[in-house]
Amino acid sequence: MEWKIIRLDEVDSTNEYAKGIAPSSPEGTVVVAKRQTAGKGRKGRFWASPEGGLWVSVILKPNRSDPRLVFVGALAVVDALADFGIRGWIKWPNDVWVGGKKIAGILTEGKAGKFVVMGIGLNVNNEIPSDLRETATSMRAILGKRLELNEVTNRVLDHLGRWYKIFQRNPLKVIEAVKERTILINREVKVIHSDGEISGTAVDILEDGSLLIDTGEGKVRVVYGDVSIRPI
Ligand code: BT5
Repeated sequence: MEWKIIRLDEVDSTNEYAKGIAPSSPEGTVVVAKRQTAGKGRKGRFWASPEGGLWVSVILKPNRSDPRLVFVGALAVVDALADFGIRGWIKWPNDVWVGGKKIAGILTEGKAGKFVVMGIGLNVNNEIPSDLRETATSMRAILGKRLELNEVTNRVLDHLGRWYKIFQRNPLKVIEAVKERTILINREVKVIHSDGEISGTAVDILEDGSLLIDTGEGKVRVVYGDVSIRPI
């Protein structure tokens, strides 16, 4: 994939910026900002984005919208981390964890049939805000040294382009790769969703990308996108 990178010093959210330009921008347009003043997670949650981290949104124009596309971003982050000697795991559906802490999150948004904006937030050299220190980490914290942010950006984009191509040819290959890199399979999990909770053992990620949970009384399939999961 040929990337066309737009670099900003500061923006509210690279996803918002990318959504604004997406209708008139070609696939492969990338928005990177040094810091975000209103970085966001799913459901309007706040995403801490001080200088030193990778805050990037990629404009994609797939033939049809497919919620499994979020996995392409998670796989790109896990493989980029591996390039720097860090073992990361996908916490279904949209987080990447290292050693029990969150290091990255993916937020895909878009307009069905028109475009997808894939936002990736990866803690690289940035400080982790004090209220997140128990749950979040950065590449610098793990390696004990600062990294060249541009190098990290390039590694993530390389892997993203590669996984996106694989995804377009055969999304099931992406699901297989997610299964190999997930921390959830065979773990006890609690899924919190809008109507309540489900507890059980995560047993599989199905072809449609949903998570299968064995509650002890039967198997329940959880569609991604509207749940949070944490190992008990
Ligand atoms: C996500 O949401 O994990 C998706 C994050 C996507 C951020 C990128 S940055 C570039 C692009 N532009 C944007 O505005 N967004 C995207 P979610 O699963 O809802 O997780 C949000 C939760 O993660 C928060 O409620 C916090 O608990 C935690 N959190 C916030 N900032 C964090 C950080 N920098 N590192 C680790 N955890 C964080």
